[in-house]
This record gives sequence, structure tokens and C-alpha cells, in this order.
Amino acid sequence: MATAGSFAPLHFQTLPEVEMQDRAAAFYQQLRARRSVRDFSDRAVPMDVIENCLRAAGTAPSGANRQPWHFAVVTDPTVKQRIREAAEEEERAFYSQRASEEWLNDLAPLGTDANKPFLEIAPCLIAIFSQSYRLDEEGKKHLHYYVNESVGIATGFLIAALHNAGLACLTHTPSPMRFLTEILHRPSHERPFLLLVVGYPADGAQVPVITKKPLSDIATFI
Ligand code: IYR
Repeated sequence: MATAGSFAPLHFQTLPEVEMQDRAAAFYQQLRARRSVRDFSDRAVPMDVIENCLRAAGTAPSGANRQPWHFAVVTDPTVKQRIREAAEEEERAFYSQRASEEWLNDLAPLGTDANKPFLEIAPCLIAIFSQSYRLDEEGKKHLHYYVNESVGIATGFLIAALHNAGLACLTHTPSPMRFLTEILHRPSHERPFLLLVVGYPADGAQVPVITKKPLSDIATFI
């Protein structure tokens, strides 16, 4: 028989409608200013800021509240160098063999290639791992649920938190990312989900000119 959980009163503040409108509009304006950055300064980031952004990510909803994520924060230059070398090896295979013509054409406007200097220049890399199960002290498996959805939501919270804190980041997905498991000594049941490159943009950093779909293209109201 399953044991019932315990319950406590919800703390929820109902806001006046004008305040809701102001906050929704301000939050949209703030988030729309976020850009993926590939040109980083080497300026160090305050680790207490990163820690609070990770705490924010850790508040994300997850299947059965299993919180099936792990965030490995890398600032050690030697480890960053190893990650860069391994990532560039995969990227060279991607750009020269693995990627289809269509994929390469779709990436052309972003100006990306197999060189990933930002993996060494940026002060902080956050490797995000997903866990399909948890092993307890006795080595017994406890299943996790909706793992990709949960880790994707937590990653979204993290990206928004970093932007809110005044940091820039890049969602980087060298593929495959198995090398992160080895370099960062993560257990084999954790899967590398994404590599976030975090820091400040370099002076004069440029970003591709892109547009986001308008509301009418992304939503229907029935
Ligand atoms: N991982 C490669 C290729 C790449 C793929 C997608 I989809 C992008 O939006 C951007 C890049 C790279 O990082 O260069």
C-alpha cells in the first residue's frame, strides 16, 4: 500500500489584474532580450550567483517530484580544456560527416563551425545530466518519470535565472556528449543532457540577426 503524503496550506498571492498585466509584459520584455552568446569574455562569474540560479533550477516541477537532474559546474581551466578538446572532436565529425546537407544549410545563418573556443574562454560550464533512476544506499533502483520533460523544464528555469541575474549563456549540445560522463566522473546511469556555457559576453560580441515567431504562429485560443 502506498503511504499518503502530508499537506500544508498553499502560499499564493492573488494579484490585482493591472499588476498581473504589468508583470507579464515586463517579464516578456526581459526574456526577449536574452540571446544565445558564442563570444565570451574570460571574466569570472560570482559563484554565489550561479548557486542561486541552480537553486532556482532545482525548484522546477518534475515527474513524481523525483528531481532527476544533476548540474556539474566546471570552472577549472584544465577540465574546461579537456571538455573543449573532446567536444571539438565530436563537432569535427558532425560538420564533416554526420550532419546532413539540410542540417548544415539550416545552421549556416548562425555561423557555427567545429571550433569551440568559448568552452575554454568562458569562465563557467554547467553540464546538465538526466537520471533515469536513483540508486539508494543499498544499491536499489528507484525509477524516475518524465525525465526529459523534467530536465528540460529545469534547464529552462536555469537559463531564465542566469539571464535574470545578468549573465549570458549558450545552450551547447555537442553530439554525442558521452565524454562529459567520463571527464566529470558522473555515474553511468546519468545521461549528459546539455552543456550550458555561462559568463559575460566579450566586448563587441555579435549575435546573428534572427526573429522569433509571433504569438499567432505559436498559439491557438480555442
Ligand atoms: N552542435 C553543433 C551544431 C549545432 C546544432 C544546432 I540544432 C544548433 O542550433 C547549433 C549548432 C555546434 O554546436 O556547432
